Amino acid sequence: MALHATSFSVHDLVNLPAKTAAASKDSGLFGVSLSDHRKVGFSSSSRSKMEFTRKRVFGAQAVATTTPAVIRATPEGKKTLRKGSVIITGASSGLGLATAKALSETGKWHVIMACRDFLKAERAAKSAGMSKENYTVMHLDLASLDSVRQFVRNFKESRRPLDVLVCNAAVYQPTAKEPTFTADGIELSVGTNHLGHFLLSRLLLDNMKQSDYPSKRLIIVGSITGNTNTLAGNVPPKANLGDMRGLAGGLNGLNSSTMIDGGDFDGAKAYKDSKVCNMLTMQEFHRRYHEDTGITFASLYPGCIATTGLFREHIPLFRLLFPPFQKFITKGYVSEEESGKRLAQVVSDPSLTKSGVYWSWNKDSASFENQLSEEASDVAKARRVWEISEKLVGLA
Ligand code: NDP
Ligand code: PMR
Repeated sequence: MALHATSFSVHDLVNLPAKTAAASKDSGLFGVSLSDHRKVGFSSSSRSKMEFTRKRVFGAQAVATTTPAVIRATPEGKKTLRKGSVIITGASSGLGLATAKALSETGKWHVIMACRDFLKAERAAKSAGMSKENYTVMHLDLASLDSVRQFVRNFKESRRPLDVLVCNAAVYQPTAKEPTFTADGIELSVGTNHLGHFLLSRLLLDNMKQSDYPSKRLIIVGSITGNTNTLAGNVPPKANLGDMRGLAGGLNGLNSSTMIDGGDFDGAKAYKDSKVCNMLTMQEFHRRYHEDTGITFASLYPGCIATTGLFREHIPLFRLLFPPFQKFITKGYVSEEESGKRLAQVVSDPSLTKSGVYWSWNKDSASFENQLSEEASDVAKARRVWEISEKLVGLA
């Protein structure tokens, strides 16, 4: 059963007018307000109306937004760099939203907020004070491979350049007794956090290759809790991919385990395993593509952002005590704002262009190249995760 499997039609149709609104403010065609979205019905007749609108919208947009050259001349003849174009998954809250805000405030980036809940994302952008011309919300449900493919099609049709892709979205189910599944019948945490992003990154790689931006980057958010070379990574249950028999079996709970290592379902471990996959995937991308494409592949641990929605499924007592525990005991706490600045640095700081790096920050908030655990830097495991994942998402 799909937990977050939304039908493409509802979300995608809702997405269309505003997806283009920020892109083409001046056209007058796309200035659809939130209240207008709510009024849209989804009967078959309104659906076909919307589909008609969609064709017109894309047609107009294609004319308006052909890929611009990276350097533009102002009317006074001064040369400026065009705005960077960055996709951030899960930008409707927490780290993703804080990063979107930080980047949009520079005026140098257009942020594509790739989110499963369109209205939540729009509201979040508004309440963060992001100005319309600096962002576009597009629908993406990483718990559905069809939705990932549809997102990629929509993005390609928009003809925007892609300079940076940030794989940030995640789910964490520490209290789940039973597994839940993506639309494709894959255990939800690994399906969303790793496989959805794996397919997305693979399908968008060509767009990044084509970018003329000075620094192209693919960033996959990792975590300390997937690294068993740290105290935090040794809090049970520990991440461990084992021989990956469960992953190879498709994590479907029918003829295979729902856990990568083939063990019994454990939501907290599934999340940590998914983060190991994220960090391994970043390095495998680096080995396969960095030299030929010049794309920077990076991962990071942004600090413990103890107040985000990631812990929404945890017990209330945990949610109450976790922030002070991290603030005063481990001292690993960072605010959402600070974490957003850190990830924004990995997106755009000219000094963070080294590829294959797992970034962390010290007590003075200075970035440094961190060491991954033995498992999270295992070359053979990275290759195997890549090869199995390719099969599971239909690329091999
Ligand atoms: P949040 O829950 O605030 O953000 C997660 C985002 O992912 C939300 O926007 C959520 O959407 C989105 N999301 C979840 N499922 C899907 C899906 N199926 N399709 C599309 N989007 C989805 O948590 P954080 O900001 O804390 O987490 C962001 C990243 O930071 C994660 O990768 C996490 O692993 C990492 N991280 C977090 C740490 C922390 O201490 N919080 C520490 C280390 C790493 P919606 O708003 O609709 O729920
Ligand atoms: Mg941790 C320096 C010590 C440190 C740090 C930086 C973290 C970060 N944690 C640390 C220590 C401890 N934690 C210790 C000693 C304990 C036992 C009391 C502890 C417990 C704990 C729990 C139960 N910690 C947790 C949980 C969670 O449910 C969180 C989790 O694992 O989410 C996957 C979590 C976290 N601790 C962190 C960070 C960053 C998290 C959550 C975020 C993540 O990895 O995405």
